[in-house]
Amino acid sequence: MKKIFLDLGRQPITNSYLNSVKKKELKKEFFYKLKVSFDKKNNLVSLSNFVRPSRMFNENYAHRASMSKTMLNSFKNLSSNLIKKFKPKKILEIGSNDGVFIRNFNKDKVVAVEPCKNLANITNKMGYKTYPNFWNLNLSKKIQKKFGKVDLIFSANTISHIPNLNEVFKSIKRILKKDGVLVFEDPYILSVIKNVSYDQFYDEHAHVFSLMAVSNLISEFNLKVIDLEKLNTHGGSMRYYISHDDSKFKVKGIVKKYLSLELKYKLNKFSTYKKFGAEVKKSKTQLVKLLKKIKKSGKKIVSYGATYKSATIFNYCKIDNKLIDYVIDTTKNKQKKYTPGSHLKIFSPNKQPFKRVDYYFLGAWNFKKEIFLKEKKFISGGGKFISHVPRVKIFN
Ligand code: JHZ
Repeated sequence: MKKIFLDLGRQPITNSYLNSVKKKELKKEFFYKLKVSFDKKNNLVSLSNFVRPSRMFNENYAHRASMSKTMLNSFKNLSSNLIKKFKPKKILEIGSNDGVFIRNFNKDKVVAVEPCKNLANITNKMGYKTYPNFWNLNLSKKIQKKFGKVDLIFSANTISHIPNLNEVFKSIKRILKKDGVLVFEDPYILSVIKNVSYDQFYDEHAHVFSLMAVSNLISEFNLKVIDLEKLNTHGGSMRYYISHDDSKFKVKGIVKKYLSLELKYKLNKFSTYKKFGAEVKKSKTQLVKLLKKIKKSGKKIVSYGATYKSATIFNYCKIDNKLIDYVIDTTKNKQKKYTPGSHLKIFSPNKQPFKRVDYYFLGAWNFKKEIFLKEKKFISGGGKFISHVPRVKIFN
């Protein structure tokens, strides 16, 4: 049974950047109630109510995974490792975004699935066969008929976005060769808890996984976790390597190690999540207090990165242009628009209204390293950063 441990209030669709803040447009804005729950049956953390996927993943999808050097490098390294390790002849990617992963493979070896048509167009134009559809059993049958079974299935930040996980794993089970491997990565619940990064909960993140939850879900389909990699990307993710129960692969020691760690942190207990819920409330109070204090002294605060994550923060903490002046983002199709719900204007970093900014709020805190390298001049000029992760703090 699902039990709610966190109420993040009324939230907009994170991808719905507004063209204007005219009354007519604001009237059309869609909101839903964001609550997060824990299911004792399989230890899975999910949203209590899922938003209809077509509301979020459509031809207006804004996020481009290639916008960050960190992700470009991460997927480049991963691709060469996967080629060395598994020598895959046929590769399927579920949720290929703008091709940040598949660009590292030969075009004739890859088939991709991407429901956002604007993104599927990009990779189809690059020469990678991309189905502009949601991953489900019917699509997997269609692909299997045309391409046969595959050696490697890859998926980054996508499986956690799909409400019906049984259908996901059932269709993966069918299309994966006997000694094939599914490699997928998504934000890791233990990192979310440790960092109080409650902004990992938003419409698209239908679930945030633990290893326990993944193991429970896949065991129904005679699949097993054979290896893991803990990643720093996206503020703490886990990469799962999964095969058929009867594959040639042995389960690596790290799997047992993480299962014990998760038990140590009591990820199988509702009380753990309830405690986290209380930490989130504290984080909200501290952040609002800090922003108010800084604004009162007449300083300028700009948010760095119009992230989907920051939609949760701004709407939960009721942050508007009285507390944050505007947002900057390098993604062209976010610029000149307004953030969902909070209605902050988004500018290109090179075309900002202010010549001098005092504080950057790290909306893209997960790219802190990359941003700090880029912003050496801002830092040496006395500029400071604010982040709520791992605790509300000013730093440089
Ligand atoms: P970033 C999206 O979430 C949505 P978001 C999705 N649901 C998901 O799971 C994750 O991605 C993976 C900008 N930026 O990646 C680029 C700069 O402006 O944290 C991006 O718009 N300057 C699929 O949106 C944003 O920040 C920079 O120097 O929370 C980062 O968004 C850098 C490094 C980034 O994901």
